[in-house]
Amino acid sequence: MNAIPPKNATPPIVLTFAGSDPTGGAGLQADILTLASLGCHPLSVVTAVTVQDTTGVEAILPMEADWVADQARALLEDMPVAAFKIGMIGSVETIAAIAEIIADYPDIPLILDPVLASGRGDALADEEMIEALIALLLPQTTVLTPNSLEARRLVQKPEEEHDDVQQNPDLASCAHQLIDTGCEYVLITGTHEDTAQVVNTLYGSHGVVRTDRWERLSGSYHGSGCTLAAAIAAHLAHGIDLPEAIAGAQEYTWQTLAAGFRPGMGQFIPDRLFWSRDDDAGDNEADNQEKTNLRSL
Ligand code: PXL
Repeated sequence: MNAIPPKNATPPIVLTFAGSDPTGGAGLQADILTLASLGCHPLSVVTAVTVQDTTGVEAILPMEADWVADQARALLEDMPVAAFKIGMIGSVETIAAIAEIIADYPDIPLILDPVLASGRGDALADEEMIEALIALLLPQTTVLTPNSLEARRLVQKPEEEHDDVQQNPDLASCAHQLIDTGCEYVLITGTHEDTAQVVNTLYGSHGVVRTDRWERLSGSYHGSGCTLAAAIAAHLAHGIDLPEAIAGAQEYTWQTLAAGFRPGMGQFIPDRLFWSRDDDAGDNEADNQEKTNLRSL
């Protein structure tokens, strides 16, 4: 007679909606690596397929909205989810489909990374998608994680782009406008700002909740925003309180960047499994020099 195997404790489950990035740097693959590295079980709903390498995105094929909805519904009917994370979505129809699903789970925290462009400037969302994101998903979001460029873009109408007053709205005012759309917290990251350190600020309905400063690393990284948002989802899924989850996720992300590697001819990729590497194994002189350069800034 075959014995039934014991049912081991299930790690916290996080469902991510994201586009596939076959380089393993950003997107769904970044989320899966991050969530697994932080002790969660990732459920991965594909919203789009991309053709890209570490130098840029060549093509995007959005999934049909029904296919995205069907993937998510099947998972949600089978397994208990502790947090949602949303990255690149791919179409207005899919934004609407995801919004409808998420609305059925109001108690599950939602981390929304508003993926508008890749770090290398490839457009990953258009104006209609931004409007749909603001109308349908921001009101259901627990933590929105724009970088400073995305924060400004989200609050700025295209016709205001040439208006001097609106050109460079300060980040606190962007955060307040985003909170007014209905999201609970906004974490604006400062990698693109002209500051010696990278300053990340978490805003809530009463203003600044916490500010964290990080040594600026010199590399250009592919997938740092996805890593941060997935790490926040993982920390919340483990039951960690929100301000501490934000701190822990930033610490983890900084470590992945500091250990980042450059597998091709383009950007560096964060090492989501940095903690598993044997420092002495496989390192060569060039790798060591590259890492020293990154940390020395
Ligand atoms: O880094 C943002 C991002 C998210 N998702 C996918 C991407 C990118 C950037 O290129 O390709 C699929």
